[in-house]
Amino acid sequence: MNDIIKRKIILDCDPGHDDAIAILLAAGNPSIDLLAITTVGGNAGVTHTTRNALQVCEVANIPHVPVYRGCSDPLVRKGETAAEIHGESGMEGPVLPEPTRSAEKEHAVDYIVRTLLASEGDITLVAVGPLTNIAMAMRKDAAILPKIKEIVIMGGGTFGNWTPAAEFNIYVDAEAAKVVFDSGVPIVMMGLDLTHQASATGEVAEQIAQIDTPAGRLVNDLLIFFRKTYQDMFDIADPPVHDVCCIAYCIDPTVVECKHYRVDIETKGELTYGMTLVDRHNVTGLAPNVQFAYKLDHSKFWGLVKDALAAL
Ligand SMILES: [Ca+2]
Repeated sequence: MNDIIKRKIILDCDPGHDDAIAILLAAGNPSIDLLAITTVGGNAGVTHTTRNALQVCEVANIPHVPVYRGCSDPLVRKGETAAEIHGESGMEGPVLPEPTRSAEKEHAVDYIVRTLLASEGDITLVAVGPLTNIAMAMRKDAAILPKIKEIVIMGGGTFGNWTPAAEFNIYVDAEAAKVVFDSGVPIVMMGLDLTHQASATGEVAEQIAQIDTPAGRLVNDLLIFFRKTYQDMFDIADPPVHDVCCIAYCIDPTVVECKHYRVDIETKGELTYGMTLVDRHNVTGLAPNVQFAYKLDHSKFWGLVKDALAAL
């Protein structure tokens, strides 16, 4: 077997049901080198999301991957959580034991800055929560910008899921999203247009229920809870596992198809705060700044997830 060149990633997340599956996919696929997990307030407060990340790491059997706790609140606005979707703890449903280790002492933003500065420009940031930590790191030391290989973001879209205009991650901290989208760093955006194709259909759920590993059982429990809240909140029968698309892309970019568009973030709109303006017809004439993913290979995507769960 040829040596695999692993893709180095830092996963910035707010677990979160789909975040948890993203961690498991990153841990269970041999082509990902998961350097660290950094946490942020989002689906739940950062104390909860950090604890959830540590619990998932135990199931994923990655005791060597450090977890750094990040920002509790957005740059400017008051924090908002998604208890309606993820429960009060951010990851209701599965019953997991208390984590046996703690988060690292260093703050996530300091870790991101330090690690990028020491790198050879070969680290991808995967951001699947509000963009507060990433924006703070960019603000703290702009010298990190040329060091970032790519930022793969779950956020935004041409429609909303938290307001009619805005997707949750961007809405929670649109000022941070603006910093990131205006940074000039290569961005791949997995918005709702793409992630709603990552649906856990009944067939997929049945296949996952057959995977008799700790990770398989955890995802089965996560999907049972997620299916119910998506049905109740959005009348969507098959819940989309948004965040997982970002890791799948890092493993195999051909799992999605992208178009290069200009995307700007609304931070002032009375009704449209947090909207991502996707300039599909280049009416602004501005240079594209985002690879906008619009089409997912559903079968290839779930194949990656199932292989990882079986391997863990
Ligand atoms: Ca998330």
